[in-house]
Amino acid sequence: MSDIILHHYPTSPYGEMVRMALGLKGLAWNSVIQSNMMPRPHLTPLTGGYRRIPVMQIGADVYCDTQIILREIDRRFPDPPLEPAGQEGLGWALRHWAGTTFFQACVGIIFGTIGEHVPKAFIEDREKLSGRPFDVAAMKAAAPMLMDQWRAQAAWIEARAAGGSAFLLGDRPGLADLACAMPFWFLRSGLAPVFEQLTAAMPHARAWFARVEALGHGAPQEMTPEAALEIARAATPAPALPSDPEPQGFAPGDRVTVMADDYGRDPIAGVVQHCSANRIALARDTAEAGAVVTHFPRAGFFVARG
Ligand SMILES: N[C@@H](CCC(=O)N[C@@H](CS)C(=O)NCC(=O)O)C(=O)O
Repeated sequence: MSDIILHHYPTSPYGEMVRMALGLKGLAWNSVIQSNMMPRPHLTPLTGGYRRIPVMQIGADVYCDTQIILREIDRRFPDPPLEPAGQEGLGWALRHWAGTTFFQACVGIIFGTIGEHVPKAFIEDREKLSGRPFDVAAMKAAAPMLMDQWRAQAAWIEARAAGGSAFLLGDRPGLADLACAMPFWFLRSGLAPVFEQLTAAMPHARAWFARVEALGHGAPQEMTPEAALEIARAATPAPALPSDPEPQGFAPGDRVTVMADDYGRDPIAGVVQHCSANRIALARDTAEAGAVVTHFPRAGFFVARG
C-alpha cells in the first residue's frame, strides 16, 4: 500500500495541483475526501488548526500547503523531477503567481456569477476563512473586469505555449505546468462556458492544458478520515532533516506559532523540529494521534515565538 495520503475534495483547485503532480510522478496514493468546509474533525488534530486544503500525510508527518506538499513529494520520489534540468526555481515563482493573482481572478469570476446559488453555510465558512464579508454583489460587479484580468494572464500562457515546446519550460512537464494549469482547471470546472469563451482564441494554451491533463492523477485508492488518523496514531514521525541557521534565530526546540500570511490565518503552535529556507516543521503531541510533526513552507507563512 502507498504511504501517501492526500486529504482533499474533488472541487479543490489546489487539490488538483497535487493530484496532477501525483500523475506526473505516476504514483499510487490514498485519497481521503474531506468536507469542502469546516469542521474537519479527523484532520484538525493532524494539522494543529491549519484549515486549508489540501493536506498530505505520510504516517505521522503532515504537510500543509501545496508548496511543501510538492517539495516533499519531489524529495521522496525524485524521478521524474518536478523541476527538470533547465527549469529549476522558475516553477516555484510561477506557482506563487498562479496561486495568487491568477487564482483570485477565478474566485471572483466564479462566485460573482454563481454566488446567489451558494449555500449559506459555505458563505459563512468562507467569511471566517477570509476574515471579510463574502460580498456576492461586489463580486458580481467585478466579474467582467476580472474576466479581462483572467484573459490577459492566460494570454501569457498562450504566448509561451505558442513557442513550440510541449510544456511551458521545455519538452518535459514540471511544476510550472502544474501550477499554471490550476487556474485553467478551476475556471473550467467552476464555469465551463466562461472558460470556453475566454480561451476561444488560445489554441496553443488549450492544447498545452490538454497535454498537462493527460498526465492523469496516478493511482488513487479511497481511504476514510478515521483510517488516516489511525495510521498517524500507529506511526512515528520521520527523523528531523538537517536545519539551517535562521535569520530570526529560530532553532530546533524553540516553541513557536506558524500562520499563513494571506487567508485561513489560524495559528498553529508547536516545538520546532526542523527549520530551513523552505520548510519549518513543528513537533506536536496530540490526544487523537500521539506525536505528529506538521510541516509548513516558509514563503507565505509567518513564524513567531511562543
Ligand atoms: N496556499 C495554499 C492555498 C490552499 C487553498 O486556498 N485551498 C482552498 C481550497 S482549493 C481552501 O483551503 N479553501 C478553504 C477550505 O477548503 O476550507 C496552498 O497552496 O495549498
